Amino acid sequence: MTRRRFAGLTALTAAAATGLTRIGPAHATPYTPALIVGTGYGAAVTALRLGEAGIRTTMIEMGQQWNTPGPDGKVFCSTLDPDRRSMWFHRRTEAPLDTFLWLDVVNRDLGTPYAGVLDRIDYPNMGVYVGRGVGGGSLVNGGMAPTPQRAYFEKVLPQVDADAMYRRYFPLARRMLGVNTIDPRYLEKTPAYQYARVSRKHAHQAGFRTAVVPNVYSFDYLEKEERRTVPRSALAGEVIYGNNHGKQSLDKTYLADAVGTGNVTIRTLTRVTTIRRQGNGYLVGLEQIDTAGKVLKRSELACRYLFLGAGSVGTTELLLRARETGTLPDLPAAIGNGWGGNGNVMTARANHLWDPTGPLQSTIPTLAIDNWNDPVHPAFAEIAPLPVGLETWASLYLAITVNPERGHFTYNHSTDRADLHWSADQSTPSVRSAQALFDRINKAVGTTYRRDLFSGNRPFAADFCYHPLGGCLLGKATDTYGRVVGHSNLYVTDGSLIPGSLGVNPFVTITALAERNVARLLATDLKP
Ligand code: FAE
Repeated sequence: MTRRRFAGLTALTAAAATGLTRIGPAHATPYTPALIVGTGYGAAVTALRLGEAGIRTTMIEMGQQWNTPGPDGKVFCSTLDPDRRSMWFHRRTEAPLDTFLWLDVVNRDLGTPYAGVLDRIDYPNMGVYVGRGVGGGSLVNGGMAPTPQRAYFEKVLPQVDADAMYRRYFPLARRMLGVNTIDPRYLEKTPAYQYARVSRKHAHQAGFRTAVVPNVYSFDYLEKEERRTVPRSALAGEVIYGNNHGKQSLDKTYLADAVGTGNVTIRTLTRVTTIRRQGNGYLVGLEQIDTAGKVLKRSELACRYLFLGAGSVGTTELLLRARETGTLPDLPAAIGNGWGGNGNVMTARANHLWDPTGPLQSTIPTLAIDNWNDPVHPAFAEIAPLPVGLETWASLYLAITVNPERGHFTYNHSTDRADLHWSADQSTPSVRSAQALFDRINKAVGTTYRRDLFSGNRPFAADFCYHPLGGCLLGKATDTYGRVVGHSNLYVTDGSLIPGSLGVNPFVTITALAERNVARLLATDLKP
């Protein structure tokens, strides 16, 4: 561990222990040279590189810093026993599965709403899952860290020099994020991945290829969990409401390094509400809340450089609000366009009695069915766990498909929010691709779909996504490096730059793209 990362981790731990909502150096003036909205992937990369360049930077995060244990001694709750820490101001958990054996046993009432770690933003026909807290989506995601196929990346982002990405920025992102791969011997023998091996066998029986998917969860740690020499996390049903151990989330990597530069301050439980021009910089409206959601303080912070890293929905909403309420009326018309959920579809198959998937299932997926080169129905289907602690005979999948449909956001004056326009029909291409794949497996193996998991007996759920992308597209709402068109010193640095589809899980790409963009901006635009 570098001295800088150690200093950053110490500052993050100390802030949480004393209940502070400010991590890093405090500044007396209501001015910061650089302000970054959010602490997810794009934001974290930007903060580190600005901090290293000696630019004083303030990050504003609406969620909490997650490293103070609750009454049970744990920071996060598990998927099997969720409590108020699970969801961001929801009265009930909203896990992707609605029921199990048609029983209402998956979700749970939470009582008083609380600033929990996972949010689901519900629009008509589409629920968007996002992480809330220091580290954004890295706190709640499955850690899967694949790099997209180069040909597809070039198709999706033709303005980006793929050579530079594949030679320099993807390797840099993987190294910084702590990406590792499961030991093949462990994969073959552990009961925790029996579910993955069963799904792999069935995929091969149907003539499909499978791939091992790298992850930011430490597989060394996982092996120790199995031997019970360390506390269990992936083997204790922890993932979408946070992992207490094992995962290299951003607060342990980029953000620790960023704070360790001594130039980066993170303010938590603070939401950016408005953006307006001031001189050659921006004035940003802030709302500080407590964990019950009560507004404690409203204030403004001026900056010279403003980076938006609030995620596909968050960044798009901030810019749409600024344009439609007239604080930045000349923002480009393209803002709000080009949204997609990376073709996400969830489905499950019912296995034969002689094909059990095992009661102990690692929450960290490590295999995928790779049918991406199918000319008609491309799909990359991660083999997902169903970690309920007992035998289910179910194989669960989150498929990433090609879906040419795009949604768009508009600003709603009465709610002050962005509305996503996505019709149920727009999910049909995703379902078709997933169905083509799993029909073939079911036919080869003699199995059927599970219909007990999603409401209405549906075998496929394409009405929610884990991978929101787009809304402020690179090369349309911004130039090819994330500079917002017509607005000097205003930048976008997150998943909203990517037009709706990537073909694989997105955070490695979001990270690598942010590295590429900030390297250019530091060379051309930014001064300490
Ligand atoms: P993101 O990480 O969403 O961070 C945005 C941050 O901004 C959040 O912390 C927000 O709280 C904060 N924010 C938003 N609005 C405001 C505001 N107005 N003021 C202050 N703060 C604000 O952005 N991806 C993979 O590659 N592999 C996986 O295995 C994977 N699994 C997933 C599982 C789940 C359950 C979920 C929800 C997502 C998963 N993802 C996965 C997606 C991945 O986490 C997501 O693409 C990235 O987190 C997006 O990164 P951004 O930098 O765009």
